[in-house]
Amino acid sequence: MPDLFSEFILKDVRLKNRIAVSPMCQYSAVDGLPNEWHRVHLGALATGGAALVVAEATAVSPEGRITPGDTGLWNDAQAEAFQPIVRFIESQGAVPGIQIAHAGRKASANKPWEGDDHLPPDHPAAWEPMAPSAVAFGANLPRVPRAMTHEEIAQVREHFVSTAKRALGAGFKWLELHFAHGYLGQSFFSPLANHRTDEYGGSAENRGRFLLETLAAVRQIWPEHLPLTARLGVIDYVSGEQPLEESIDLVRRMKDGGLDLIDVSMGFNTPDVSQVPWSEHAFLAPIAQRIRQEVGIPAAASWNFFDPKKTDDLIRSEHLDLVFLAKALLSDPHWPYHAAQALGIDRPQSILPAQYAHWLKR
Ligand code: XEN
Repeated sequence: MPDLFSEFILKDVRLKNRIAVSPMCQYSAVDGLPNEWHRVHLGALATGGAALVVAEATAVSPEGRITPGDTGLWNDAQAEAFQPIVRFIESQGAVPGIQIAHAGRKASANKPWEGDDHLPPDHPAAWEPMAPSAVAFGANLPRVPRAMTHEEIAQVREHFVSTAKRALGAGFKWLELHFAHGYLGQSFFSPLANHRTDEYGGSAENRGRFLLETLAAVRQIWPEHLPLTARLGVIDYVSGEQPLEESIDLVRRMKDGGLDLIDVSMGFNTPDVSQVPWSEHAFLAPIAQRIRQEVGIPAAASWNFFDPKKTDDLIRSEHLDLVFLAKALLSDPHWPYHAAQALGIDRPQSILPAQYAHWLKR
């Protein structure tokens, strides 16, 4: 029976335990270049003992950034700047992963600590967001995006491909397509955001087309021996969203298209999050388990994993293959060490690098 500290093998990649660092935007890049902040942030999380460290939503083009501070991988200088980060993560026995993204109608925004709203359209750093339909997200993100032409859809798909190539060149071993949180991929799938009447809108098959085409194009160049994964927002907890069965069926089609693992998350296609069960521990785990069983694909989930025992139970009961932690790791980068202590693992200090372990050996 697996537990939180069992290894996990996917394709040719071996994770030393079941704890993954969720991609977490830092909004601290200039011109898309990762810098010392990203090196220390991701490095500390690797040192903390997580098996998989996934770098933040990294834009496939300048227009695909959420804010001007997002990292990007649309040029070689950015790929080069990621290399020392990748090397350090690997030096800690962790696997370097990256999430690649296009922000869609949520693009051209201020950093969360500078307003978290759309930049005014006449701001010198602003650009015009694009999306499946000319429908605004609303609330803090009121800009009406441009509805994408077929040519733009094909262009963005190719941007995902060129970004995946650069990620590979930079040394990343695990790729996650960002199809969640109301960004571009997700908004194609959601009837809340996609009102198109062509082959990219309407039926579930049509709404899934952009995601499946992007996956297929990336699979062509991302090596078969390395995991290609996606974070999909499977539920929004609002009326008017797609039925969960449609999300599950999309995962089935993604598996057929070469997806190796599904990272289950939320849609965030509407500002109304009042029905999200925020207070429940790991509230997406039952949905992830259902997808894992019905589709027969390795599954992970994120959101509200704090408690080591409950998290370990979810791996033991095979609800999940992996857990993606975000806030728990930001508030305690040594969460894996503390979880090992709480679970009574022999020599929990073995989770830590030698430089720290010898201090804590008794
Ligand atoms: C839509 C909000 C969900 C949480 N966030 C996710 C982000 C960045 C902002 C916060 C992401 O997926 N890049």
